[in-house]
Amino acid sequence: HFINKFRKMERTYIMIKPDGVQRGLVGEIIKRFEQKGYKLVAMKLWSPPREFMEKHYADLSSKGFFAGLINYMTSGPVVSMVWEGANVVLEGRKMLGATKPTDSAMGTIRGDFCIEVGRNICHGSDSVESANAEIALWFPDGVSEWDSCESAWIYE
Ligand code: RTP
Repeated sequence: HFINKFRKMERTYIMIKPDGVQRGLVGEIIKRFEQKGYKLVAMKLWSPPREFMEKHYADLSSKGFFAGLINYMTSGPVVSMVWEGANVVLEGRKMLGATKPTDSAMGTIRGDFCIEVGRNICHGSDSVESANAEIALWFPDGVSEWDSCESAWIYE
């Protein structure tokens, strides 16, 4: 398809953390990605075991906050999603806002809905490489391939 030929189509792993689910922000976060024009290609709500979450955050295992982070991330169900679109990895991170809510701009998800870094409601892959690894970890059976009728109105 011509859209894929000329645009840098990417996929990113976006996760609504337990506090985002508990606070009823699932619809709000999905709404922002949908309205921006990104395409949802995978989604599930579940409570992964502790070892699974440790694997996801393996890069942070030496940090002092690691145990607290894993406790937080396994305190309730999370919503795991894969979103597709041109430059969605970087743009998705912009939509989430800076990791620390005190640095997150108003208008971003974190800027609008949270206060502390340890309860920052969402996760987004930080590079195409980590997105591919995270998508493979969270959706080992792959994602749904489907044609969105909106593409022709979103891409030139
Ligand atoms: P995320 O993976 O959740 O999107 O966050 P990130 O890349 O923006 O930030 P990263 O440095 O990878 O940290 C991952 C998550 O760990 C928690 N954190 N807590 N207490 C602390 O000082 C602290 N620092 C980081 C946050 O939940 C952060 O999103």
